[in-house]
Amino acid sequence: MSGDCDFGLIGLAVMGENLALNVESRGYKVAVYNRTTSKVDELLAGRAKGKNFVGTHTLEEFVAAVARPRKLMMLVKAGPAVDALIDSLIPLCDEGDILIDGGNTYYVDTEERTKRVEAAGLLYVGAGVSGGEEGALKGPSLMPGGTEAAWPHIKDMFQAIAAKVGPNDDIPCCEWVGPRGAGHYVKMVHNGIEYGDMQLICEAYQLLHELGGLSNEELYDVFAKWNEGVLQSYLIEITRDIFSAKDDQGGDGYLVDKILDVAGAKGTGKWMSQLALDLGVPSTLVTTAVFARGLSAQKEARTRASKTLNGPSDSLNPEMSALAKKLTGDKQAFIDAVHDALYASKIVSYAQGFVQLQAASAEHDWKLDYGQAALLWRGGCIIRAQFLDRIKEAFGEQPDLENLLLYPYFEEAVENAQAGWRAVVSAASLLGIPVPAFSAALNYFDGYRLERLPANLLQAQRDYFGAHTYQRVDREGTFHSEWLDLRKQP
Ligand code: 2AM
Repeated sequence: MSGDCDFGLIGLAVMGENLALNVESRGYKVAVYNRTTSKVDELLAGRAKGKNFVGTHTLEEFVAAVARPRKLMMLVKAGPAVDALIDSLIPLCDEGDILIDGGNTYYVDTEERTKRVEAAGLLYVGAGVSGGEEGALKGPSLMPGGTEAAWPHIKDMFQAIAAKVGPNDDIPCCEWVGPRGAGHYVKMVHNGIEYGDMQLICEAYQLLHELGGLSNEELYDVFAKWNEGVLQSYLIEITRDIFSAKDDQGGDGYLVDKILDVAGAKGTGKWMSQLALDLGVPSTLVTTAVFARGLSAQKEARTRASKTLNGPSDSLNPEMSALAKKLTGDKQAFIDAVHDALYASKIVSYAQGFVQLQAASAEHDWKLDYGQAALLWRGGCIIRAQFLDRIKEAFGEQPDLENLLLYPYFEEAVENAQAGWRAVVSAASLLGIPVPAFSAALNYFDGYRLERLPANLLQAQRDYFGAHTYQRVDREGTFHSEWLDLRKQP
């Protein structure tokens, strides 16, 4: 039996509820189900009252309420709950029905589930959904992957509910990403890039605050200005606003200054870092950002260490002190240099993210379209930024572009930002302010642009102690040497 609902949604936590309301608002009839069935009733009596919803109390009822081929989306806790639901849904569904997982799922699970669901005669979609609660309601960025035959069935609905960008606000931030776990992988890279962006902004804040002496009011003005230029983005915009928020507990001053400096994390940045290590690609920005959160979480240890470990204040010689002053003394020049450091580092961070996507795409045979991935992140999601138009353009012109740093627009941008970037990293280092992401980005840039790195010595060491062999620059072949025998005699 099948009903007349266009879409079914399981899991009525805030994301699920908002997404269901979004779908209904585009003219679709929506069936909903939740394990704790009282939530169904609450929704139907509350936010969904008078709207085109069908509330159901059992999975049987739920599946029966939706028209075939059924589009059934799960927005439940990632992990075993999704497997359990799939197992329950398969026998209730008919051939050709579509199961969609919109949760924050590890892509390997989606790879496996796609095969399992396809083997049962159904279609499977693992969709990255980004944009938080508000995005889910008003227009998220959607990154669907899985059984490609599902796409024509869900395309109109998915593109209708997605965020829109472009001059006429009509380009949806939703396109088919690729087979199996490709959508969830792209979503994970989005989150990893978000880690990098946030860490970079935090470093800019600390520099401007500690070395530039900027007040929260001044920080607001700086971020407001930055948001009108190349750094324009959702994260710069909300950071600007954060600097103007007063303490909501009745205290004096600004709320941001009252917040404990211990970062939380849900783990997608860690996934991306681990996978970068597995692939052997240097995604140093996300990894640095994950570690920076980890160090922040060691608050008690840092508090103890702060009482005994000294910074450079007493050990700088007069020349170094003078240099540090020169680098930070002119307030506006320093603000501009931090801007440039942030911009150049951000370009490196995205370059790394796309290199990882390329490596993953090759490994899993996903045939990802990188320009399209940039477009999916253009609106609705946390890393949305104007800057992504340029990335879309770059991969549009050169689909096989090896590294964003080599695209003329970014090459020139980094070239122009370079002096400020180096000045900021130098000043921070001289004055003892940690800038792990700014410097990781700069080190990647310097490593990537050098034809010769000291890995010749590393290979020599490996061959010396472990006979791991090496190759030569001047002849073909694989070599091993008896290093002790080759020592120059005194
Ligand atoms: P609940 O309201 O019954 O807890 C986010 O946690 C969403 O996932 C909620 O809608 C929650 O349902 C649902 N959820 C969590 N674990 C689940 C499971 N094992 N089976 C079904 N739904 C689950």
